[in-house]
Amino acid sequence: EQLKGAVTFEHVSFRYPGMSSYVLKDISFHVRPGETVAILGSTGAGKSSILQLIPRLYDPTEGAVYVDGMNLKDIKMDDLRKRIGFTPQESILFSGTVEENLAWGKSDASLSEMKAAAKDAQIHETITDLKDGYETKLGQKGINLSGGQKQRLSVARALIRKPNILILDDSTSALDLQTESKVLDAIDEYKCTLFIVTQKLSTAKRADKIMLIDDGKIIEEGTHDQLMNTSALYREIAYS
Ligand code: TTP
Repeated sequence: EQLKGAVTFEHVSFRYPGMSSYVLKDISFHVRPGETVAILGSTGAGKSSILQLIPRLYDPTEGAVYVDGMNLKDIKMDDLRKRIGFTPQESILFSGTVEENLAWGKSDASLSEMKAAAKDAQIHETITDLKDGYETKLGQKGINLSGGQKQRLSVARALIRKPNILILDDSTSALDLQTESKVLDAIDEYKCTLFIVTQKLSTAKRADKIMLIDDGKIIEEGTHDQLMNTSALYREIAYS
């Protein structure tokens, strides 16, 4: 499947159900299989809203979204879940064991698959240091883990599925530069399309495409080098 990993937005406008104002306004873009897209923009700009439309947490109010070359509406939800790994801004962990948390949504995952994903997400050693390793019970919402540990666990959970498309909505914000870079190096090996919301210049630099979002619109699009040349706004972000 040649378009495996492709994502297209076609004139997408969106307002949350019951709300009168649009949070996304005529968004169009095309991402090729395997590309890394960094999404930047100030708080409330619409970054999460864009990303939530890809796993179909919401449907666009107008326009259409295509994944792997197909209109989302023509993909069965079960099938879509297999194609997309999504880690929301707030990690969703529950009070089961580490293993149960990792396998959530993919109950047939083997321990070795979990370990491989945990290593890639740079969380394996933290897990083996816990009292009962992978069988350690996490407190409610993973209360006994730090923010960055929760994020890495969520990334590991998404990687277990070996998704065509991986969406990290601010899911590496609590990681230091070096750890984040290791995680991203490992993700490169999955050859998946990656959407990553970030504030880190080092992450934006490695992207094939940077999208600068403001007030529900893509206001700039390009590589780091391109935007450094053409966008005063991007330079402002880069130098801040
Ligand atoms: P977001 O899409 O959450 O904007 P963002 O992801 O760029 O912001 P942040 O960096 O802070 O995460 O919000 C865009 C607008 O949509 C904002 O006005 C809030 C609104 N919104 C809702 O009404 N309901 C929702 O569930 C979300 C996520 C956003």
